[in-house]
Amino acid sequence: MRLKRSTAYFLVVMLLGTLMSCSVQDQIESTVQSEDARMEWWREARFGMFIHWGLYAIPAGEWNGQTNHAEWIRTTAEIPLDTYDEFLPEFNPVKFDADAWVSMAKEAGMKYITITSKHHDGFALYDSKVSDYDVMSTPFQRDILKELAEACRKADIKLCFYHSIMDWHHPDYLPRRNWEKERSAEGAEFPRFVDYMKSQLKELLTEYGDIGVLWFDGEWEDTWTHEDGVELYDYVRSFQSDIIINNRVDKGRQGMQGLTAEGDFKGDFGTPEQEIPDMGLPGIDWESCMTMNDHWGYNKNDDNWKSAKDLIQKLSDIASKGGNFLLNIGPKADGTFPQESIDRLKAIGSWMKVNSGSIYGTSASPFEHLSWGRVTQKALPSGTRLYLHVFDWPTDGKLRLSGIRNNGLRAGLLSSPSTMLEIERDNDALVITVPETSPDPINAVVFVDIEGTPEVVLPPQIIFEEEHFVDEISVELRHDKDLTIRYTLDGSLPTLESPAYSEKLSIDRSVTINARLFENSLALSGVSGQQLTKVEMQKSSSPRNLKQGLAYRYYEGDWNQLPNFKTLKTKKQGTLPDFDFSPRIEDEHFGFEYNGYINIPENGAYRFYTSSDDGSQLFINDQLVVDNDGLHGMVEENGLTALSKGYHKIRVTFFEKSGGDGLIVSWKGPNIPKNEVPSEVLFKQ
Ligand code: H79
Repeated sequence: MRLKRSTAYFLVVMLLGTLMSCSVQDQIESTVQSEDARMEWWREARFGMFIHWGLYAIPAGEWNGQTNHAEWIRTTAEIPLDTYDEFLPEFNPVKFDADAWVSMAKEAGMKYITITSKHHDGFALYDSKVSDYDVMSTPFQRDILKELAEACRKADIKLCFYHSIMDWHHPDYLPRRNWEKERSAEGAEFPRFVDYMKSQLKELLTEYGDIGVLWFDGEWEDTWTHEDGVELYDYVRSFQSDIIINNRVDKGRQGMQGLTAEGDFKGDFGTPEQEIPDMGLPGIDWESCMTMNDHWGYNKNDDNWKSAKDLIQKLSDIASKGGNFLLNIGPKADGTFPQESIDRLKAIGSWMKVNSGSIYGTSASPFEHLSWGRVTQKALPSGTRLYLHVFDWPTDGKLRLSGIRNNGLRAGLLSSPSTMLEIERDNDALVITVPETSPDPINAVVFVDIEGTPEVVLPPQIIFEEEHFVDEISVELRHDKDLTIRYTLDGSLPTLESPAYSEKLSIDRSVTINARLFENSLALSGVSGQQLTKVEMQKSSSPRNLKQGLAYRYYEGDWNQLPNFKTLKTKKQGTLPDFDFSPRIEDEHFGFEYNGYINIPENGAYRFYTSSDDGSQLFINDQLVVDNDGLHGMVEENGLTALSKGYHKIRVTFFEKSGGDGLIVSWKGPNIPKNEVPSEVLFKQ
């Protein structure tokens, strides 16, 4: 058949179009597929060991009588490079035994080890041909990472490297710390440092077998750019195509919450540090890294150890939100783990022996806040297995899984899986009859197999401004389904007899609100609850002769927390419009105290915030409202107080040790969205 030219042309265009759109679609799909394939072992693993080890293990956190240092010691104690380098001839961890370390991780149920190939101090734990600042320049002269790689391979543990971009040793790294006055930056060229770092990474990626993850850090300095991040990501991937790379390679990380910002940023997973997100994050891979005490590197004086119970519950909490847990060890200078860490690893290991099925390969909970613990889930050939991590064992022998519509097929305890537990339905809930006492008071896991995938009806949202209020508060109960919400105000379980919600509630006394969804005569959801507390208001005062501004006093000293300024000599004083520290004389090692009155526009509960680097406190009428003391980067804390309209005394204290600095004082109140306290409401006598 002869086609008309125009028809033939049309068909060719159509065909091409179809082919092209197929191939783009295919490409997207195959990228997603290959990403999924690459992430598979990591998502299955859920639990890994972080190891922070280097020269800093020798001072073990102590310098000139100060005991709060660790892997940051060179900077926090401001140790000159020559002095720090004197640790090199002292580094001789003769008790280091790679097999022992790996087997402790494995026995604890960990599937991977992420160790510092190089931390911020620049020291390499392996034999680097491109640097003398490595383990071969110490008396130990053994390639620690080679030995670990071999031990990991034998034990089927994935080896991963933490590699700091920030480097306080390499002459070409910029910027210098601002206290390093005698270390000139003349002639330093950052691109040469990047080449050096790449040479080190090439060694790590070609001589140590398959590496699971490259975990970058120290990317926040201004010298590191998004373009550098993209290039480094691709560079690493060019040696090992399946390697996983964290989001700190690029500039997209948001604070210590660690998740990647919107935008075109590189990084295969988010890195919350020392924290766990409030909720699961569907579709996002993340790993919370955390210390067992308060330091990453070994600190001999730090005895603020988290309990084994806390760590086990954190592991469940993280898994229930779809994340991984990277739990840190800071080995000692002799090459052994601190005994406290060993004890905790053992406790976690005994729990994992019974319960690891509730962690490995599971995905996030379909439920929100459950009063008794957490849930993880795993697909079965037909249906789903829910793992109920019970932190608080029911006293009446009935474990309620609320708001689930699926039928329960069978239930049991992971500690005795052959004994079946009875499942009944009560309205919205599957009720499992459990033994009187918990088989594991820390965290006993009950499994429940259900038909299909979980269909969960979440309880209504309770929406309000502040859980503390002065006169009265308006509360909204919300749900996206067209169902009846019933509520109680006395803390009891809402039933069919409870009032149905129709419009905003006006509450004028302390109450506990419980809310639940109903369809006709059946409860469909679990219960959401909220306490609302009526608070006493502080009376205002009537100071005379007020003028705009705050009185300030300036002090100098080297502190790790706020000193008692009353006992110190004032170096300078005067009036400022607001909380400003520009009148300082020195750039670091100083403190400020601000005194005055704040004019409160109307009766109500007010929340105050200080964001500061380093510590600060805020007092209203001489009562501490915000405690943000201590040595830290820009960190925000807040506190609440109820104030009557009029003038109230305000006092803010602030100190800066070294490095970055900043102080922002904000508030939020009735009809005032959160913002910086404006100078118009600040007065002095
Ligand atoms: O490797 C660990 C930390 O050393 C590193 N990330 C984890 C995994 C890290 N680098 N920077 N930070 C964490 C945040 C910065 C904290 C600081 Fe400080 C506050 C630096 C100076 C003040 C903490 C407290 C470190 C020294 C004192």
